[in-house]
Amino acid sequence: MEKKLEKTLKKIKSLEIQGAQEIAIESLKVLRELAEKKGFDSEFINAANKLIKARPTGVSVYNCLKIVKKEKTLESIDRILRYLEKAQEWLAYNGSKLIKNDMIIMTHCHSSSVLNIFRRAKEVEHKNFKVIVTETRPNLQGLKTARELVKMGIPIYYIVDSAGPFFMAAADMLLVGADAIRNEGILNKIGTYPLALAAREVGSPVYIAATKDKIDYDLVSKIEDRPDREIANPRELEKTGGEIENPAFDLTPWKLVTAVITESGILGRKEMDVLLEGKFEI
Ligand code: RUB
Repeated sequence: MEKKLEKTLKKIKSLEIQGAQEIAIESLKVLRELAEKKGFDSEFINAANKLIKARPTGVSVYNCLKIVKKEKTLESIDRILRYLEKAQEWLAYNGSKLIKNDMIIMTHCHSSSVLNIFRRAKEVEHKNFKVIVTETRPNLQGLKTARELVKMGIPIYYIVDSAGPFFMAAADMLLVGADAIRNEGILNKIGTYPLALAAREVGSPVYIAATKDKIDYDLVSKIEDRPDREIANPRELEKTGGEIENPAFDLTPWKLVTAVITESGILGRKEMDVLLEGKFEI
């Protein structure tokens, strides 16, 4: 079991398991196995805390495990896993209504929530649209998004991150996921903020696809610093004495966000403010 936990932690830290939703699901699954064998004692709590800390920006794992730590039942884990699945179906249902034929939509990084919207719009609602996909340096999660979209039969344009603002004028909307939703704005993959600024400049709407487990009710989310080695040629830079900064996420302020696509509907700032005052309950 130790080994399984360590393996999952390694995959989360190396981004083999990535995106807030997938990280939460895989964390719950490994903890379920642990709890089944050993119960909910200190070993479980230690494992849960390690999984929460593995990626400190996404709050889904924290919110879900807060419930499990309190209830200490396998049923609570199963209930949350069922919720995560159902909530994604509703989010996709709500979000796909925004997609119209012939639209061009820009996305950034790899968000399963965004992909679920695209999948429903294409496969269930048979809409024809194109997606501009940014490569998402330094780990190229955009490539994963591009592959999945091509597999769904959705035409894509794959671009370097710095071309995002240049192509924004051609996009009808920016649609991205979220790791944490806070009073100040949305935390998502680094590079989301400049894309949102560009969207405002050209008058394109900015939609965030995120279920309510992404709300940072307890203000625990921190912007994760990733290792220097992820940035190409760090040694070349070191020779010059320069320092590397590699934050994995940035904050897009609410004034740049049109609305959040959730499992309960497409919600504006005021409705999100009400949710931010509450707590995660399922
Ligand atoms: C992934 C990322 C995604 C959000 C939402 O970053 O920023 O947009 O996590 O994803 P990383 P989802 O690749 O560093 O984990 O909708 O799947 O929860």
